[in-house]
Amino acid sequence: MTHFSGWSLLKQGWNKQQGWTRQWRAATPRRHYDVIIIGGGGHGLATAHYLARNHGIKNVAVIEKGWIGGGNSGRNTAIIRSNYYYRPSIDFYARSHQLYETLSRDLNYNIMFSPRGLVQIVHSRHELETMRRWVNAMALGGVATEWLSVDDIQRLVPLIDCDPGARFPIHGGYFHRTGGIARHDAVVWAYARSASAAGVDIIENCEVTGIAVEGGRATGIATTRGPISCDRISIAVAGRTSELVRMAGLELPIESFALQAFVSEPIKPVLDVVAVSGALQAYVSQSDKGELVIGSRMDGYPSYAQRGSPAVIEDSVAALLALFPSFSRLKMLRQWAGIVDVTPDRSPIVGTTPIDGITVSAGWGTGGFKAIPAGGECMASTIATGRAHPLIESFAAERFRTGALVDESAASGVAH
Ligand code: FAD
Ligand code: PYC
Repeated sequence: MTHFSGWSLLKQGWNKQQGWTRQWRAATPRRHYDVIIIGGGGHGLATAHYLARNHGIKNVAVIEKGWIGGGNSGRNTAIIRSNYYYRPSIDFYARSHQLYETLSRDLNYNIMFSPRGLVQIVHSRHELETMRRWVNAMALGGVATEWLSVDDIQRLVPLIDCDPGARFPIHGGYFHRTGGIARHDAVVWAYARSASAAGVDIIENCEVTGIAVEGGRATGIATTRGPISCDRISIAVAGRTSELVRMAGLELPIESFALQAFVSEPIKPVLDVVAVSGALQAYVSQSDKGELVIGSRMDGYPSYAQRGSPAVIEDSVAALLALFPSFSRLKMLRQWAGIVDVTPDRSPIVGTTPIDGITVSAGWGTGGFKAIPAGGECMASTIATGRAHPLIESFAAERFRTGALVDESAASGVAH
């Protein structure tokens, strides 16, 4: 694996960029693996990386039906934050946030992590009261946040309309100073490169069509490139979770929805924080290329149609323009959607299943990009030890039977 450094850049520049090697091997499926991970998104690849690095388990394949990062991990708006309400979520997302801080160095790959700060905007006195409880819960969990007056918001986000006569007047908010963004593709590629270098086979263009279970134990998978046997299977397929777990005879309380985002033409720097309005269900940040990256709420009905409904974009644009009237002169460049996997309490389902040897990493819904490092780390530990990692114990599917929900619907960005 090429070590990236100033020196390697200089050397390749001198050699007219002809000496770079492939970032990961194009592997062909073997007949048997110790562990098969279904889904080449951030979660599947991070799991493979930590299996190899932390547990020495390297006879591993990541099976991806398309190209790695072609799912939600390459379609998200890349927000990283740990401003959740309940302690299990705070602890889990804080760990993920911590791993993001050093990920570029750990993986020797620039993921362009930019903790520029996240401004959460509030539009009513009632919302302010709820927000106060949220901020207090975070303070108890050790997540630093600062209250913002309307003047503070105007100072942090100069283009936002803070006029008290605005259609949706701003009442204040809070600042999650360590929140930010990263380059989503780079996160996928960095984990893939590291896992592949450790010996993991990354098999693209290979769809899983069946899961074999014998005597209550996972024994292998059927794929469009033939059957492969294995000792353990980990499923990390986001919006396709219901389909995949059904192949093993399991049911999970997950619904799939389209979630949309869009970007403007690139402009000079105008916004150096992530601005989020939960009430208006819109958020925006500015990418390093200069595009405004704008996101919406989920579509209102479950669907596998990966385009999203125009009504949602219309609402989001209207909300965005109410907040930033000067953006009305911008052209939008492109729009896309991803199919997200949503649980009733908007927290993930991650851990073991009733079938011996099958684990699942799902239900990340609209917020699993920020969870990739800790999700991979905890899932690798769960696969290696056969026991749920302490940070994910509260996220077992069992909670929907016992009633011990972790209801994060109010803290899951704007998207729910
Ligand atoms: P994915 O990246 O979707 O990977 C799953 C993979 O499984 C896919 O590549 C798919 O092709 C593959 N697969 C499916 N079926 C099969 C099969 N049968 N055989 C083989 N492979 C299969 N999260 C945040 O934290 N911050 C955000 O700002 C944010 N914004 C978002 C904006 C949008 C528009 C969307 C759609 C999502 C957003 N998210 C955000 C959510 C985040 O992107 C996801 O939760 C996360 O990427 C899920 O990662 P994953 O690895 O589980 O799934
Ligand atoms: O989880 O922060 C998030 C998020 C914002 C938009 C979509 N997801």
